[in-house]
Amino acid sequence: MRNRIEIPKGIYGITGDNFSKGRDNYFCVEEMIKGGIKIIQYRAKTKTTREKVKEVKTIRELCKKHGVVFIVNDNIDLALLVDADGVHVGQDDMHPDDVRKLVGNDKIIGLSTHSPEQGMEAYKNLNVDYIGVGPIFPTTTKDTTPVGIEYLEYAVENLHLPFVAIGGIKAHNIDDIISKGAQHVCLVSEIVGADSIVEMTKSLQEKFKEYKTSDNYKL
Ligand code: 3NM
Repeated sequence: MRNRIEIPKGIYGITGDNFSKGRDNYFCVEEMIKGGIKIIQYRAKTKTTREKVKEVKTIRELCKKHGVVFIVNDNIDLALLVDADGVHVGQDDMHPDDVRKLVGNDKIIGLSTHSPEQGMEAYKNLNVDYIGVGPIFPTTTKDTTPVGIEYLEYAVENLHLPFVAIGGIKAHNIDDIISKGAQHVCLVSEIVGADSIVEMTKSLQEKFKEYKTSDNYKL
């Protein structure tokens, strides 16, 4: 089995222009980077491929310039086109084994998981670098039933691979997530919808300093 590629700890940023008060994805990513984010996923569910290609090229360059890890959601072709650092897929997308065949061993693959069974399958049998664990809380950003904090607790205890806690996480409840041992946390609407994306990102990143994180996974 190949060694997993590590992803930066702290806040994991995702684009979400439905929630960004009219500000475009490039601007939002720029602000997140100013706020100290080290990993960005490009996710655009309502754009045409042509629009996505245009946007992804500019955001890829921006991330490269700042040494920020760049992941593309779903579109493996787009990820390859711009030589992204990785790709993120869901349970109904192309199987991670097939994605690996396309992208090779040097790229990060992330997989969304929504249950202990899916998480354990990824940990034991799949050649992925990290998983998403969620949605922890109810969210309007994605149409998936919340799994609750119980799956997060299960992941901390049992899944010894990097996982990103996601779904309904806000400034007011992120302490519940980090204090349980999550080392990677994603907030979409809370960040891109903030009046100041820079200040929101900075203050969320600071939260990780308040807790002693357990090194619960081995790469
Ligand atoms: N994936 P917000 S939940 C994009 O559980 C996404 O896999 C999820 O948005 C998963 O921070 C989610 O606005 C939406 O709730 C997260």
